Amino acid sequence: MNEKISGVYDAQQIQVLEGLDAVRKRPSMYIGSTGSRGLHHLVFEVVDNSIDEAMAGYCDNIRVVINSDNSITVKDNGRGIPVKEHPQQKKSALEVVMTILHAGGKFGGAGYKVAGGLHGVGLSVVNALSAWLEVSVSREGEKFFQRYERGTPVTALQKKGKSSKAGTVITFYPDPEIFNEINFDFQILTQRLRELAFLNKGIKIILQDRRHEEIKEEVFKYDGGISSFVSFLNKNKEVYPKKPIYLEKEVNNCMVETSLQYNTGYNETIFSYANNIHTKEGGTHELAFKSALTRLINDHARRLGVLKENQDNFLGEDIREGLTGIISIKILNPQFEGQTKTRLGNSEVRGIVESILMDGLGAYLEQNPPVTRKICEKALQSSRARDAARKARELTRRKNALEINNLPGKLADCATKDPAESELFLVEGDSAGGSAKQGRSRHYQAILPLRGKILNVEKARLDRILANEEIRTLITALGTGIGDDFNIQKLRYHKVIIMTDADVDGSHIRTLLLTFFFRYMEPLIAMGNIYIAQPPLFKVTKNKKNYYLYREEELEKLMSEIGRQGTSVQRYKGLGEMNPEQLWETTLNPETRTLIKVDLQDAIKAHEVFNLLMGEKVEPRRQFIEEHAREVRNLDI
Ligand code: 0RA
Repeated sequence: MNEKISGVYDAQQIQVLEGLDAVRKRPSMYIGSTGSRGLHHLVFEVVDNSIDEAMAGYCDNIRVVINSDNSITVKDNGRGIPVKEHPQQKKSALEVVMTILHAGGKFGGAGYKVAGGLHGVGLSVVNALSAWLEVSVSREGEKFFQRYERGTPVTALQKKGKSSKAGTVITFYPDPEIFNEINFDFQILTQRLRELAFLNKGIKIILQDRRHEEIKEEVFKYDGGISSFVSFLNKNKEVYPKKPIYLEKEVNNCMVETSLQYNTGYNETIFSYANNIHTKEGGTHELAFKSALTRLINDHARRLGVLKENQDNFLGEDIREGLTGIISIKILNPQFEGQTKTRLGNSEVRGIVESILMDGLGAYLEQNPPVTRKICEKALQSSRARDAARKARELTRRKNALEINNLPGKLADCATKDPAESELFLVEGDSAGGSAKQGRSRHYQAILPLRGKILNVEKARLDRILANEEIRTLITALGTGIGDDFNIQKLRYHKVIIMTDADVDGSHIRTLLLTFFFRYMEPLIAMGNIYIAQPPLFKVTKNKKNYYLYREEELEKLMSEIGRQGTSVQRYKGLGEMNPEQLWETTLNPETRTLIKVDLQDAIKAHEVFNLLMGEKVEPRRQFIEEHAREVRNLDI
């Protein structure tokens, strides 16, 4: 009998071990990747627990520190992780939280967490993937401490004296056996922590970087919550109403918060969240937001006579031109669906959100007639432009049909018809275009020279964009169509490579192209089809040997290696200065070139950068460019 019991106990122990072993064996199943994304995910996992404590109403201060040894500390002033013995597991609740993989884990992302319910989910994953982790809990007047290595406790739970406060401090060092590189990015942490501070109003989140002599610190605390978020997204824009509209209401355990404001631009920016998770694929809450807005504005447009009896209702997209909106809900059992598990599926949410908006936004619109009229008139303009764009598109479509197989004359196409091996180079200027045409590998490399500046799509509606020659050529060459017609399956080149000079003009053209892709062909960026070529900055010649250098710093280094005697240095001012062979060797040849893949790290960041770079206001743009001019290599947007 005794034996049997101990047998059962052993089996349980083994299972526990297997639990964390599974995480170490297949880390990507739990955190997505073992690259930069996964690494940062560890931090967010820990922070999420503090945020849960904050949402439960027990915590209003969270501090995240990148320590000088690259470990991370997350400290909160919540109740502290419980330390009492867990009746079944025969160990402290803290150790259970740290060492037992919770049912189901969190496969494929933030999935199954329940706000206020499953406290501590994910901490065991962080623990399993950390070379070491130390946790310190202050609770009930005492302070406790425990250390783990690769998921296993290496000390008992120790008492460390008295404490008058409550809270949890977790410090961990990601395991170099698991992660390719342990290098935290202040920007990536900033983005998410700021977003969390917007989504949880009043909570103070501090981010500190102690890796350098000069300590960097950011404090995020927004008493306006998501209305501060809207103002942030609309920064530097002309807006109406002056203060974002803001609603907040709880119905049937569903907390709904929404805020919106228009700007005079043409983009629609809606971010939706469920339990602080960005629902990129939308879902019932976002649908409800959109349909309530569409109904309300159409009703008002009729009443105000902006829409005449013989006119059709506005489409949702007309009403959302220039709109910046956030819808954030918090519910007990969120169902995440879709390819990336970022679409909210809960059907009950739709009615709740829709009725809160119909009431709240309805009242606002009634009480603010000038704003309502302005929104209706903007929708009218947008619907007219949409008609014009449709006609323009039909025209391009018909033209394409006539010119079947007749690609733009400027395009030097490749021989292969297999998109998977095809590359399209978008080259600044005719002269570089000419060299590229001669230097390329004709079989799989196509060249499209771009003359001068392309249109700034941030300042124009689709009808004008489609009237632009350079852009039409680009669309035809890519083969995908645009807007409603966009179809990534028709992409004719799986690598689309932007190749511009390493000067101010070049960087402007590159930004214009990226803006166009981001606003009108976002899947190309999301799927990793867009690249940036890296032409060399210098050619150094010594004893008939050529060295191509891509970064300023490399020059000094090389000079000290090969000596200055009899060495000639050529600084390339533009692609046009290279002959076809040189261009092939340095920038086109897959064996020797460097390409930077453009990555959509964060839609909010991208939105912010493009607003800044392409928007109306000049001064913030100048500032941004000055601040970032020296870090051109990091082109994540
Ligand atoms: C389980 C239960 C309780 C709090 C927590 C976990 C908790 C976990 C973390 C992780 C980081 N900070 C945290 N703060 C709290 C509630 C305990 C109670 O009822 O007092």
